[in-house]
Amino acid sequence: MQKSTFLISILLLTFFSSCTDKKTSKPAAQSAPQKQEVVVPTFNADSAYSYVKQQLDFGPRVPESEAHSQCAEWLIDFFNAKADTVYVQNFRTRLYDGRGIDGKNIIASFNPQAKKRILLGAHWDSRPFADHDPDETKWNTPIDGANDGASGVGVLMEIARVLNENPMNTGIDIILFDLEDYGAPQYLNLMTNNDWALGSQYWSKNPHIYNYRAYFGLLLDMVGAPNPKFPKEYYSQQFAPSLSNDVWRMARELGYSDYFTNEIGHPINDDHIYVNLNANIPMIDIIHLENNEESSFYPYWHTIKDNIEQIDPKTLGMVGDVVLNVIYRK
Ligand code: AHN
Ligand code: ZN
Repeated sequence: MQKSTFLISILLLTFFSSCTDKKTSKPAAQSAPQKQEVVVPTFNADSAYSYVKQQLDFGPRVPESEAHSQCAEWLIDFFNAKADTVYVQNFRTRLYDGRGIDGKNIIASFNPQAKKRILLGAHWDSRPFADHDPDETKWNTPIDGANDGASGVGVLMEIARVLNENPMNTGIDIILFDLEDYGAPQYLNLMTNNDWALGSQYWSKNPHIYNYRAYFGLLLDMVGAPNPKFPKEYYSQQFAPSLSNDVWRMARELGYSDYFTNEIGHPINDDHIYVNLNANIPMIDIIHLENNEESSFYPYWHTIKDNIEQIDPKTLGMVGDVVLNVIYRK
């Protein structure tokens, strides 16, 4: 750059900055971050509750069952009506016992052309075994999975309804993972680890779009029980500490500090692990975790009592509110 050009640039810069200085009487207000001005739409907890209920009405959504395929159809129709594009990812994988099985991940995209994207996930399958039920005769009975599965999906369906009515610039991808909950039943005493989150294992290695990227991800699991406890899940804190801290800070600002506590919760091998490891997307798990020795999961986890009685719209509402605030303000 020539000396004279440089000088002109300086003069112009001074001119423009003095202009803006004159225009505004409150320079402090001018420098306030724009993000604070965003109006975050309202999450309807009763609507989310009805989406949970409607999933349960199909019966347990055990992969390869009739209820599973009917629920898939209903979910795909729903997201087709709310989102811009719906991808259905059919895949075949292997269970803990080596048996082959078909699965279906469902991805609903809003603003598919936007570069900045946020990934929101939950699992839509329900567990074929109530292997943690106190009644041993129930150990091979499929569960409703009201909290374990349907609650997260219900919240994301309501988010989709809200996004449809309140379009935003950020791209949002809602992913419903299949085959999260078909891990080996406890009574077999198999020391296995990678037999959970099969849909996420598949998607993270074969994303619906080649080279798919997202700025960050939020996974919802067991987000519907009354009086929930959401400590910061251990692996989430390891993989994405700043995201985890930001989300919890926002929850606290919204008045949910009694539930979104600052403790570190147990490490959970959930869908977010593979999204972090294989897809390289920082994703955290918002998951109800208790802090006792026998089980870190919510009281009716993998029992036949994980039914609609355990769902409190208030919990769905606070989680939905947190998610909406994160995606509209971050
Ligand atoms: C393990 O128990 C190793 N993972 C369970 C993750 C899970 C099951 N989330 C919901 N159901
Ligand atoms: Zn489960």
